[in-house]
Amino acid sequence: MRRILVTGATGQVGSELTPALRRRYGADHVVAAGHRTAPTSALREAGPFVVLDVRDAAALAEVVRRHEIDTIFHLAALLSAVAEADPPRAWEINMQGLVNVLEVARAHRCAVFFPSSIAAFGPETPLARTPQVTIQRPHTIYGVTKVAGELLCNYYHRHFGVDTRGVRYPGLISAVAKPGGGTTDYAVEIFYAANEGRVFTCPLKPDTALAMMYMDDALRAAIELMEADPARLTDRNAFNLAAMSFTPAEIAAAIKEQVPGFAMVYEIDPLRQGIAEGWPASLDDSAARQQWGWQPAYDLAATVREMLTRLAATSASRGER
Ligand code: AKB
Repeated sequence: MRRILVTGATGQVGSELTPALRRRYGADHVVAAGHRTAPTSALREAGPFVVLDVRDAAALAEVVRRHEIDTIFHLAALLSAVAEADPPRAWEINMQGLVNVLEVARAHRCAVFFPSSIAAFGPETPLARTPQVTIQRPHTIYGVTKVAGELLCNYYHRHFGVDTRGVRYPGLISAVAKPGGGTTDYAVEIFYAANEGRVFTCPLKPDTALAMMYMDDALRAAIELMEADPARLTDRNAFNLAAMSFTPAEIAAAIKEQVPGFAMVYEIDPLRQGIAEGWPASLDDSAARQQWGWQPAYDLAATVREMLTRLAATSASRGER
């Protein structure tokens, strides 16, 4: 990886992956591409930034050509709950965007990182320790785009030799950019409520267990996979990743240990609850461990400590508390 393009750089993963890549490969070597969300000044000023809609194949090709890109981290996508509100738009952004990325990668010999998700599974999948290879019949349009994306990445690898690699991310928990429109996002919003001393209204039932991961692990996974020896990668698109599994009741209890006054009430959102019930509670990530040495570092207790510390520091620096 010498010259990298990050699409969706202003999103939840991109706003932390871009700085991590810049620290590792040099700021000038990592081009951040965002669409509508305004980039933070840190993202815009720390290295090259371009405004790019991944649906625009010509504009994408021009950025890749102009910056001599050899690796694309393709993060631009709509998440599960917002995608469900407008399936044709989700298909256009998630699928046409990926087709455009793969086509430009084919023409310019770029490697591609594509994040799949636990959403690539569905209610017919075994949802405890979900196997690497298993039935994938998602009921959401977001999940459909993730399965199709995995297959398309494999296709471009087999037929055109594009170096595509991907992971199936669990719900991601982070303190920098808030996610938008996901089903697992309650596990991020809960920390903002705890930090601000607000009662948290949880959209999922207390016993809904989902696979989750702290952002630092997610970033390291993306970088380690793209740096891995290709000869050892037999699964490629996409590797199950595991870190922790918890229910709303369990995360609330873990937060309460650090913030004794924290309180949560339940107001079930049928859309999110229905989606969550078809997603894995935990995953078997032995393929990732064996093929490229994957090892998570954060469990629930460590995540709670980090999230509360980082959000408190951000509030303090803004003079909020
Ligand atoms: C979502 O909830 O939509 C995402 C995901 C699990 O892919 N966080």
